[in-house]
Amino acid sequence: MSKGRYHFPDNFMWGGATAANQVEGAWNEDGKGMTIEDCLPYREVGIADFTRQFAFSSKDLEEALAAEPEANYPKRRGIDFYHHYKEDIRLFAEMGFKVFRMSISWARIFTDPRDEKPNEVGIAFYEEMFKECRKYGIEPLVTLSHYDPPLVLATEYRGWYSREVVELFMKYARVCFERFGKYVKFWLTFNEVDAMLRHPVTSGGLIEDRFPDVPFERAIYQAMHHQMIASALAVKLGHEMMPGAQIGCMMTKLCFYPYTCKPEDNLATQQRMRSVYRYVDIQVFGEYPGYLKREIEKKGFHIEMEPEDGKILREGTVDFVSFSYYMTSCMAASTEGLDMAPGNTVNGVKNPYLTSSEWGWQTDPIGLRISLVELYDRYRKPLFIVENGLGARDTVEADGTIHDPYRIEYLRDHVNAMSDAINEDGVELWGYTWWGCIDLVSESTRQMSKRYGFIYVDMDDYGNGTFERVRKDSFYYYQKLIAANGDVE
Ligand code: BGP
Repeated sequence: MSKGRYHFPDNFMWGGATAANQVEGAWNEDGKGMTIEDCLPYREVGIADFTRQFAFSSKDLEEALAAEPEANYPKRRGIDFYHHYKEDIRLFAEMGFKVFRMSISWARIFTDPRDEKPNEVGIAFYEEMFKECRKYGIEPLVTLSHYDPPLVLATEYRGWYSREVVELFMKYARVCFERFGKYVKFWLTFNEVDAMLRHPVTSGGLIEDRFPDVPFERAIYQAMHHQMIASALAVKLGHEMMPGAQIGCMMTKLCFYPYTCKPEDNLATQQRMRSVYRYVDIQVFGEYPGYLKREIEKKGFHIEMEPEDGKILREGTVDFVSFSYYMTSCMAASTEGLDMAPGNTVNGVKNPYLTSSEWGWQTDPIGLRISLVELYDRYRKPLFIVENGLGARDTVEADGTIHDPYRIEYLRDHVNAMSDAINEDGVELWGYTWWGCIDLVSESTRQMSKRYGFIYVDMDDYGNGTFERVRKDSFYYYQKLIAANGDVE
């Protein structure tokens, strides 16, 4: 391929993404309250064992609360970004980042979400971080809630199942807009908003054994409704408080292909894809789609709604659609006898035309182009890829260098697909933030050894290491790519 093949708009936002609970550490410092993520212990689990990875009971909670300080709860230490953020942002600036996606920890802003006054030390931390970004001309892109419910929501309420949580969240959102609005123009409400249906504890603070009186699935739909209301209210409030702010939604962009051309497999795929879109449809169009209402009705569930909810949803539609994209897999009407592939918290039928990462996620850059077109055609809203990347095991050579051609190849191929979607298919894409631009604790496995970063962090799965940061080969490649606005081989 010749030079000049890749074209991106002049103001295209290149950067990287992290989340507070996966990087910050300092779990009990400076008035930070405890969160659900602080209570997830390290466990050796199989690559596709989602049930076990996300299983969490009141007993697990008791154990976490009684744990010795040296017990292995990886989210508690993260990569100690809390104390290294200046160094890390300097490295992002060195790569040429235009944007840095991060999340705010609710429990750092309110030690207890029921407190009347916010924690000023927590606020100061984020203020300093935003100033640091601005110093280098980096635009912060902020997620209000990235899998990090304050623990109190699970223990004193029943997570997002309880309507009162909406009000608590709005108090938190208001403080964020008030105090950070001068530094932050781009906001996201909930990370992978569809995820509560797959892992209700980390997304919504719902611990299953605390629902003896409600079918758990119904509780999840109810909790989803409350997040929809909170998201819409936050969009409206954000627009009122910060004129010019761009507030988006964030979805897991799963992509399934029919395993064969059998109509039954096509139908199964279409049905599956609807479940990918159902909640983003609400955030973009401002109402429940008919098929979601029917899905809930068919299960015999009733969702409690307040009379004003319809209006709230209509008034709080998003400005842009952001998403994570890692992989694709296949759907078949019957999966009997077919090989299954694990993925981003969902399994699918294995695609014989694709290769997989060590964790079984099937790499598919063309699937990214397909996803961009699908999303743009469906929503007609600007798009933002806020997560994409390759989790891999890296080797530190004797001389301290780290060669990661696999990551560079993954990046190159996905950037190529983005360029095609923009130039060939007319998609409006605002930017791209590589997931885990610096190594961080993996969400689904809680491993450090599943690394995404352009920057290596010296820390292993068991908490041993110096936290030293080292530039990988991909660091220099991304630096070159950004400098050329995507136009490099
Ligand atoms: C997304 C989450 C991220 C991140 C990523 C990679 O679903 O939004 O928080 O972790 O997946 O997943 P993992 O860390 O499990 O490899």
